[in-house]
Amino acid sequence: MVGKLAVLALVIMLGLGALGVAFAGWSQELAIDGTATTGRVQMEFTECVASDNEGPDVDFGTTMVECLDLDGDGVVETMVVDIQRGYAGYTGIVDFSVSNTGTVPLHVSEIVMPEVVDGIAVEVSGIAVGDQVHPCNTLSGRLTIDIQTSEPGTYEFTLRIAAVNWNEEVNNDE
Ligand SMILES: [Ca+2]
Ligand SMILES: [Ca+2]
Repeated sequence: MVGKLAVLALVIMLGLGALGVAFAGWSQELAIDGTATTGRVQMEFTECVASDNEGPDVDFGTTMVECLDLDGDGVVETMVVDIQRGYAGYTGIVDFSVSNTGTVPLHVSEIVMPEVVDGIAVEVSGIAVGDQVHPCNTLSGRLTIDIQTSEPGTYEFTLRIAAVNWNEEVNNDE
């Protein structure tokens, strides 16, 4: 028995050091099948706002975010976060909202954190497994990407948030 899942993906692209990380090619890398809208189990991103920890007089690193409907089904299931010119001490921040745009109550069943390299800390706060969201309601979360490494490089991570309808178990039994 497979539960009806709605899955959101947060794709984090991270460019460290002075590398010019281009947008070119990123859309080919997003191999994500992020939706399962059987019935009206449906969840999507409704707000994504990027910022960082630089003060008013410093603007070296940049964090950008886009929320996308990659598969064209009308449900915005993918967040792409692109950090450029990151450096040790830089923190990219994305405040986002997740809305239940279906017709049944959902709860968050899984938050799959990415495998990240040493020196990079990715966290989600504000949303936790077990959180419930009714139709037309919204959860607010914050994604932080804290860079402690000064190793130049380009990295990509994918984080997933899954929700199931109210009556499903929060495990993966089949
Ligand atoms: Ca900045
Ligand atoms: Ca979609």
